[in-house]
Amino acid sequence: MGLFDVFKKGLSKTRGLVSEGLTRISAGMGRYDEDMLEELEALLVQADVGVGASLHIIDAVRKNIKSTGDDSQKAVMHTVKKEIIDILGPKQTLSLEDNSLNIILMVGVNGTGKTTTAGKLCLKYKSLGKKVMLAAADTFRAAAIEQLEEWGKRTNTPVISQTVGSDPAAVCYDAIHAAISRRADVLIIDTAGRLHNKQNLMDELSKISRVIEREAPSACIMPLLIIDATTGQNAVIQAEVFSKAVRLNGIGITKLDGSAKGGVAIAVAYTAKAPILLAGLGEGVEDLVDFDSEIFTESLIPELSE
Ligand SMILES: Nc1nc2c(ncn2[C@@H]2O[C@H](COP(=O)(O)OP(=O)(O)OP(=O)(O)O)[C@@H](O)[C@H]2O)c(=O)[nH]1
Ligand SMILES: [Mg+2]
Repeated sequence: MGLFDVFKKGLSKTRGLVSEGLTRISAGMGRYDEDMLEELEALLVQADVGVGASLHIIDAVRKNIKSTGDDSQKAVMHTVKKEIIDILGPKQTLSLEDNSLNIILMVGVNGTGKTTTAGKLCLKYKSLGKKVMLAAADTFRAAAIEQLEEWGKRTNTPVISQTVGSDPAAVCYDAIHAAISRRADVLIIDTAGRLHNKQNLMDELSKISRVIEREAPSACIMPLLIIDATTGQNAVIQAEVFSKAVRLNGIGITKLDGSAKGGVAIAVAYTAKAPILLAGLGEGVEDLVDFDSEIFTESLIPELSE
């Protein structure tokens, strides 16, 4: 399956919502007046694009109609797509540095898909011939360590872990030194899910991050925030708070397939300083892909005849 098909299939719920809405709004008229623009704005908000980004997009549409006089559905959609692509920014990927240890630190609130994404990335880098190691720095639950060890077995990757309840920063310390001495290319560190409004948990994350920077000063350190698209606008707040605790390299949005809230990627991109690097469009290993602004947008906004 090509990348466009992966996005299109994964975003089918949001696409369905948008498609239905557009049909309802235009209802055969094909020309946009002010009432229809307001309905279009409401539709974007409903698809979880967020109020700020939706206003920004509709303002651009309004300006375009004023300057060109073209109020056709085609012209309106063209501007909507262009603005969304602009907000999402140019394609950026989670890229590894050659001849260096690359440390990917998975962070995020509970259940967003950190461990699964760690496993999928591990599989991807292994298949590219990289020497990968995993670190189980989610020491809160035995099941979390087991879940990562399962990925280790599945991908034939060493997993550095300690007992439940041990200091996650100590696991990172061990893992970094093991990765350095074994000359690993990639170390993927899984951390526990933490609520962004629990200050002690966010402080713990800052500590983990400091230990990594201290112990691996020459490594390429990439903290990756994993957010769950089904949480809607809360993801925007998560991105803001986590970026204060760690210097985020990028964001991965998972479960874009799970609801009609796929537009949240736009809301996050509109406010977050870190770029969206990964998209989780399903539970399968092949459903984790590099985020692509243009393909995302084309998959979200159906063609007029659909
Ligand atoms: N539909 C769908 N499910 C996903 C996706 N990514 C992850 N999941 C599922 O989300 C669930 C939670 O994933 P985990 O990887 O355990 O999440 P986590 O962030 O490690 O959770 P905690 O460690 O408890 O904070 C699992 O059932 C995954 O299969 C995705 O892109 N789409
Ligand atoms: Mg986990």
